[in-house]
Amino acid sequence: MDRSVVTSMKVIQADITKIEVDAIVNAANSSLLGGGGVDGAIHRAAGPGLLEECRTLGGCRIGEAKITKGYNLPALHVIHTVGPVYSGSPRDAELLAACYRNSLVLAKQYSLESIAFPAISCGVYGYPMKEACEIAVDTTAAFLKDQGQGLTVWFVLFSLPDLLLYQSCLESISENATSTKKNCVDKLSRDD
Ligand code: AR6
Repeated sequence: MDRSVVTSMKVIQADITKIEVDAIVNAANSSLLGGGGVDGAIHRAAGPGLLEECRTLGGCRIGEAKITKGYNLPALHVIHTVGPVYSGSPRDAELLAACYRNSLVLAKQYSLESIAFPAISCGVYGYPMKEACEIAVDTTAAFLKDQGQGLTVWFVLFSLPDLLLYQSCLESISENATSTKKNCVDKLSRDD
């Protein structure tokens, strides 16, 4: 793995609504009209302007992403994406990867230099954190390798165990990342 890809991915334990980046990603639902979890926190912190702009977007399909301004947030933009409700089917992984990829594509389209992701689908939508972490890191690394020049990606985790899981995955990439996926899976299995 290219060293610059590794150094462009960072992990932090924090409330995503407090992060100063060009865009934070919202784990939204298809209506884009707000909800609980990180979605609720983002709408509360951004203020009513965010909901007003979201009303004009016509919703969002699972795996897709849409961008708005950040209003009262320290972040300049919010990228709204809709993760899959975990069902155990292989389609879940495809859709979750699409959330990360499409959010990153939007960030590049808008010439953003920093983007922060929460653990999409890992709350109410029930995605197992370990599997989701591997998909998030893998998909992001592949994107950064091909077209991520100048973009820094933050993974923002709420809890310490989640932070440690992501750190372990990122460390295994940086140790020897000839095969990102294999390294993540091996490392995470060893830690069971
Ligand atoms: N900062 C960072 N991470 C957070 C924050 C925060 N402020 N708040 C929660 N998390 P969830 P989902 C973590 O349920 O599973 C909403 O109602 C949380 O610990 O917010 O994609 C939407 O409207 C978890 O690890 O999103 C949808 O209906 C992760 O963010 C539905 O929930 C995602 O948890 C989406 O469910």
